[in-house]
Amino acid sequence: MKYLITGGAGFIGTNFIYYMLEYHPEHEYVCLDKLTYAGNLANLQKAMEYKNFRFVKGDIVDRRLVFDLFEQEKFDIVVNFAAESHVDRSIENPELFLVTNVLGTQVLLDASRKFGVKRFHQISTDEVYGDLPLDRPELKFKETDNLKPSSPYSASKASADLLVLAYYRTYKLPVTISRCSNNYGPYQFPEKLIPLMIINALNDKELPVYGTGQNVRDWIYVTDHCEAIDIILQRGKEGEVYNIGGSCEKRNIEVVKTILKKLGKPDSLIRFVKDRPGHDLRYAMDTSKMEEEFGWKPKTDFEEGIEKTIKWYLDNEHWWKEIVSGEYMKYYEKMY
Ligand code: NAD
Ligand code: TDX
Repeated sequence: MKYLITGGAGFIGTNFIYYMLEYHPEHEYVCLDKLTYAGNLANLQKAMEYKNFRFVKGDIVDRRLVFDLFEQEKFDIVVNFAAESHVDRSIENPELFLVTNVLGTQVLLDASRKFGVKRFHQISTDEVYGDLPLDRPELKFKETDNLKPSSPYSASKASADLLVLAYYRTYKLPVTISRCSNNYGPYQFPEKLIPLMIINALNDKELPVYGTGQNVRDWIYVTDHCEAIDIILQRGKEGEVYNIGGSCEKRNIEVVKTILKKLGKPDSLIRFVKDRPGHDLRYAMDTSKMEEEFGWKPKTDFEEGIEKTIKWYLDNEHWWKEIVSGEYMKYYEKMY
């Protein structure tokens, strides 16, 4: 089988490529990535040593390039990770999010339809459901809930999900969608909460916590997400949506304090800053469909996952130092 993995030079895509090369060496993999600020070819250096892996630089919005690639490669499976993924950037500049996340998905759907792929899998997010109140811990998002996105990012992801489902209903394109909670682990770009806090703490810089730090996220170690996607690709039913989550709800302040403690740094580095506009209060996934249909559950608890993640950032200083010293610094200085 030949896989197209879009956005594979980013955080989750990179982890997914290494997961598949390890557990499914019998398949062929092509990664298509535009290499935006979030895409890093260095992530895939080891993957390039595999004969069954190839990298193509390109934009999923570029219809000609995408159609030529599909014609040439005859993909069986498409897994679409490519997206603008950062909520704060979507608040600053929504347009790029609509172009990549919505129109880019449409181009991939059209190509998948024309060239008859066996499965189109869309990587989506818990954020499409909106948020939950902080004082109703019994509430969780279900696959059947209405979509009620809050930010331009989540609105663009929700739009893409609706398009994917429309292509299933109208054209019988064999699609699946997975909606996952907050990932953490190796290769995550330092604009996101966990790597940002690790790196700032290592540099004895202030840790900017939005609002009061009471917002709740449901954290999943990235490899557990990759495993769930693999299961859906093998056993998921066409036209279905699957929630994936870590069953690991934590307030942001708790996450930040855990990181400080593990690094032996003082809580006095925490600085409460202006809240994110429209900041979602709480995400929590009901993952009973994945558990009941496939017996899937996340394997990594937060303690283990955060230790592995911190270790990765300690061992890979060159990786993040290059990012932190470049173009990203201008964004950081504007934001904080
Ligand atoms: P990321 O920002 O680290 O990586 C995105 C990748 O997509 C980058 O390599 C980038 O170069 C590439 N890309 C962007 N625009 C492109 C375009 N027009 N054409 C081709 N490639 C393009 O993001 P991530 O955190 O790895 O997220 C991957 C996917 O998972 C996204 O679809 C995101 O919405 C979804 N998701 C992320 C999380 C999370 O916690 N990070 C949770 C749930 C779902
Ligand atoms: O500096 C910060 N301070 C802070 O308090 C940053 C960057 C974040 N936060 C808060 C905002 C959120 O409540 O931490 C929480 C996590 O923030 P992000 O890492 O930006 O993630 P989030 O907005 O929850 O979205 C993530 O999960 C769902 C991913 O970025 C999305 O791509 C995914 O769909």
